Amino acid sequence: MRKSFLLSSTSTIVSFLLLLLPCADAQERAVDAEGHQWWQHAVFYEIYPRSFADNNNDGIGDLNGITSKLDYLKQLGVDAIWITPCFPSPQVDFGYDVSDYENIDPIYGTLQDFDRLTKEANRRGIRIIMDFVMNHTSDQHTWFVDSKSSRTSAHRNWYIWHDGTRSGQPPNNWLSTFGGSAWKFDPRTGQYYYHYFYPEQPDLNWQPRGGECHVRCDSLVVQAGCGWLPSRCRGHAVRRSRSS
Ligand SMILES: [Ca+2]
Repeated sequence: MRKSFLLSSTSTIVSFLLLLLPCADAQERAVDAEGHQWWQHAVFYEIYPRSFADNNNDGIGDLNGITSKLDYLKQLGVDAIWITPCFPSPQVDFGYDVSDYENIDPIYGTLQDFDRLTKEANRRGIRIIMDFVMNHTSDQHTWFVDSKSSRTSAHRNWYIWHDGTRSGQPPNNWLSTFGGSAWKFDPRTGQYYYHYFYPEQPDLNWQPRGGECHVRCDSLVVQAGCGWLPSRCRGHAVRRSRSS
C-alpha cells in the first residue's frame, strides 16, 4: 500500500495538508472563538472507495456505496469524510496514477453520483474532502502524452527530463520507492524521465526554472482542483512527499 510505505520510509518526509483553495466560499474560512478553522477540530473519516462499500455488486466499492453509509458515518460522529483518489486512472497504483483531475473513474461511478453524495452528505452536516495527488500524474495523462511527444512540446518541462550518462546509463543512482532506478528511458526523445513511484507515474516538475514552469504547473493543477470547489467538496487533502 502506498500510504504504509510512505509512513515507514526514513528517507521521505510526508505531510498531509488540508488545502482550502481560494475558490472556497467565505463561510469555510470562518473561525471559532479560539481562532480555529472548522477542519482543525473536525472528526475525519478516511475512505478508500475501492473497499469501503460496493453498491452495484461488481466487487469494487463505489461512490453510491459511500452514499449508502452516510447515516452510519453520521452515527459515528463523523464531521467530514476524506475520499482517497477516485479520479479516472489506469489503476496501476490503485488510483494514485491520475489521468484526469476533473472527472470520476467509471469503476467508482459518475460526476452525478458524486453530486448526489455531496448533496446527501450536506443534508447530514458531513463535509467532503478529496485526496488530490499533485506529485505526479499517470503516464496516460494528456500532459505527459504531450510531454513525451518531443523535446520541444508545450508540456515538455512539466515533467523531469534529463540526459543519460555518456555510457548510456541513467542520469544518476536515484532509486524509485517501488524498486529499481527512478529514471526511465524514453527512446522517442532520447532522454530519461524521473518517477519517484512507478514508471507509469512520471513526477511533475515543481522546480522553478526562471519561475515559468513552476507557475504554469501550479496554476493549472490548482485550476483543476478548483473545478471541484466550492460546489462539490470543501477542500482537498494534498499528499506531498520529498526526499530528505
Ligand atoms: Ca461497485
